[in-house]
Amino acid sequence: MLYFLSFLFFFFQTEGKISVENQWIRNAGKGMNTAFFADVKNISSKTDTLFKVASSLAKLVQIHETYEENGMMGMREVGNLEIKSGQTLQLKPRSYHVMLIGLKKDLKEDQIGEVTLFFKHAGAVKVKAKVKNMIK
Ligand SMILES: [Cu+2]
Repeated sequence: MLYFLSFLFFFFQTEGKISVENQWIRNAGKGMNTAFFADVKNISSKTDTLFKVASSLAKLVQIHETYEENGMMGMREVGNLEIKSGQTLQLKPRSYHVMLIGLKKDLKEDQIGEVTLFFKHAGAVKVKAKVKNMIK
């Protein structure tokens, strides 16, 4: 019985959990666009879906992907991003990212900005990220 209970506890503990690491926001000035990057790992036992993003830093916040078409690079909004159990979604330059459109104020190096990621199972995950200069 005790074994069963501890198993249940473990199960609920790990249910719908997301771990976010290496998060950062590219520095940019007021009115400009920039992006939030991170390694988003699904540490739960089932597939989860990132379906919405929010932040008070910008007028509009969207989940974006970068694509190439006829040698031209572009970005577009994507709806849902599935992350399977144990897998990591990499939000990184020239790939998936959280687009911050129309910054409400300057984001300078070493400032901290907050972005909220919404998952179907894990719910709202608030992430504090340091502002960095994009070197490469
Ligand atoms: Cu974008």
